[in-house]
Amino acid sequence: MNARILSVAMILCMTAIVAVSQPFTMPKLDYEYNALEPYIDAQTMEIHYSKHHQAYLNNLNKAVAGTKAEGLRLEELLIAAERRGAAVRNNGGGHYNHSLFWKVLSPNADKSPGGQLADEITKAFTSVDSLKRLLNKEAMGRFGSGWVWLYVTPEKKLAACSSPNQDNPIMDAAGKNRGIPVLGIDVWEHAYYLKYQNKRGDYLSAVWNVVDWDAVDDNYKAALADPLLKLIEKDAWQELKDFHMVMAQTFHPMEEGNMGPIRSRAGEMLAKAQLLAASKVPASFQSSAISKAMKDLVSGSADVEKQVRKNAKDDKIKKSLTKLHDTFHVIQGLCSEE
Ligand code: MN3
Repeated sequence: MNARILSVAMILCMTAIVAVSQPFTMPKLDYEYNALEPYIDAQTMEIHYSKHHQAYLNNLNKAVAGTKAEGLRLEELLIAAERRGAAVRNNGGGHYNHSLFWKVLSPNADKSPGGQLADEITKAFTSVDSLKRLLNKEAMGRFGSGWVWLYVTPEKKLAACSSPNQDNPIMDAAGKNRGIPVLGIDVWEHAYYLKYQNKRGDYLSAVWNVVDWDAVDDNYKAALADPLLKLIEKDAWQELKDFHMVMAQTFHPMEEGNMGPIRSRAGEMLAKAQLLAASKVPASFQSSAISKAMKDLVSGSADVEKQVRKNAKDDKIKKSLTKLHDTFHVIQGLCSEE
C-alpha cells in the first residue's frame, strides 16, 4: 500500500473512531442562518450555531469521554451538574440550552400560545404580554451572561426565572427554580452583539417576533409527560440529600472497618433524620409507606446515636447502622417507584 492510500485509510479510520465516541450530537437547524432576519441576523446565527454551540458540544463530548456519563441522557447529567463539575455544567448546559433555543425560534413563528398552555400562562402570569414583560425584566436584570426561562415545575405549574452562564432549571445549581424548560432566551452578548451591540433591550423586543409558541407548546406537552420531572422533584428534596450525604460518609467507611466517621457523626445523623422527617415530602412521593419509613429512620438514627453515646462495641454499632441503612434504602426505593 502506498503512503498516500495508507494515510487516507488512517484518516477514515480515525474519523470512524471519533464518530462512535461522540455520544452527543448537534441538532439540525430547521431554517437557514438568514431566515430570522431582520430580528436575528445571519452572521450572528452562523457564528452562534456553528462556533459557540459546536464548541459546547465538542467540550461536552470531551468531558464525558470514557466515563459512565457517556451512556446517560443529557438531562440526567444536568440534574447533578453541580456535583459533576464545571466542564459538564457549562458545556452540558450550553448544549442543552442552545438545542432548545434553536427549536423555539422559527421564521414562521406562531405568535401566540393556544389551548392548555395559554390557560396556564394566564393562570400563572395573568397574560402572555405580562409573561413577556417579566422575562424581559429578568433578562435585563441578569448581570453578565445567562438565560431566561419559562419552565414546568415538578408540581406541573408554569414558572419563570433567569440563570447565570449556561445554567438552567434542570440543574441542582438552580436552587428553588427547578423544573423542565419549555422556552429559553439566550442573553449572552454573543446572541446579539453584532447587530444590537450593547442594546440588550432592543434584542429582547425583537426576539419575540421569532419565538414560535407552537414549538413551546410541544415542549410544554412533552415536559408534563416527562419522568424527568419526578427525578428533579426528588433531587430538589434537600433534606433527603442531606441525610443521604451523612449516611454515605459514615456507612461506607464502616463497611471498610473504619468506625471513626460514625462514632463522630451519629449526633449529626440523628439531627438530619429529624429534619428529613419534618420536611415537606414532595407531592408525588407522599404515601403511608413513606411516612412509616421516615418514622423508622428517626428511631433507627436515635438507636445508633445511643450506641455511640454509650461507647458500645463496634459490632453493636455496626448492627444498628446496617439496619438504619436498610431503612434508608426503603425510602430511596419507595421514592423511585411510580
Ligand atoms: Mn448562546
